[in-house]
Amino acid sequence: MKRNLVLAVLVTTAFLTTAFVTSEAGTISGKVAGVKGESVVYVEAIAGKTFPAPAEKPVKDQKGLMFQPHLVAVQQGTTVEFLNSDKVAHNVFWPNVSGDKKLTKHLGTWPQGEKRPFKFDNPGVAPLLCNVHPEMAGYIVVSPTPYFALTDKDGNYKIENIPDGQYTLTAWHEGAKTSSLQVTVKGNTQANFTVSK
Ligand SMILES: [Cu+2]
Repeated sequence: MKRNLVLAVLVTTAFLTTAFVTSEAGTISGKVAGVKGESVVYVEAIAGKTFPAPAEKPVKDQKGLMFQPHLVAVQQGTTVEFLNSDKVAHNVFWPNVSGDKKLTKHLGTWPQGEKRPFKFDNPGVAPLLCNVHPEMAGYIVVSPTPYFALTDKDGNYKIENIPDGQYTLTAWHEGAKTSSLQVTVKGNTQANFTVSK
């Protein structure tokens, strides 16, 4: 009898735990103010958590003598395909990742229609350049977690399917100081930034 009671309690506990975990995923939404145009908002690394690399391979194009899109955000471990759509040869390199010069990479120079992949295993911001056209610039922001979003042009963002918990949330904007804040996510949560150059 006593044993059955213990079993019943264990089964109930397991059921409630499962129900609790599956139902408690929320969103973080808000605005990055103080600057104009797109920013990236992402959740910093979470202690004890790793995430499988996504299978999708976003394309960073070089078209019309520009990196397109100008700003791309990916999860750590993502392979980005660098495409050249122009008639002229382009080059791709970045001198650092978030200032770390050891993470510099020269992908080389290639003609129209070809693409080269690179897997971004380190989180941070890679400022892309082309040594054929010094005016070309683009960015890849590598988020350490799958919880990231590109804002719209007015700075609004939404990160979905994030488990309840406490996180460090960071906003990055080209040419501005990177800004972080602590957020407690419980259901639908608001987090607003004001960044400055
Ligand atoms: Cu170029």
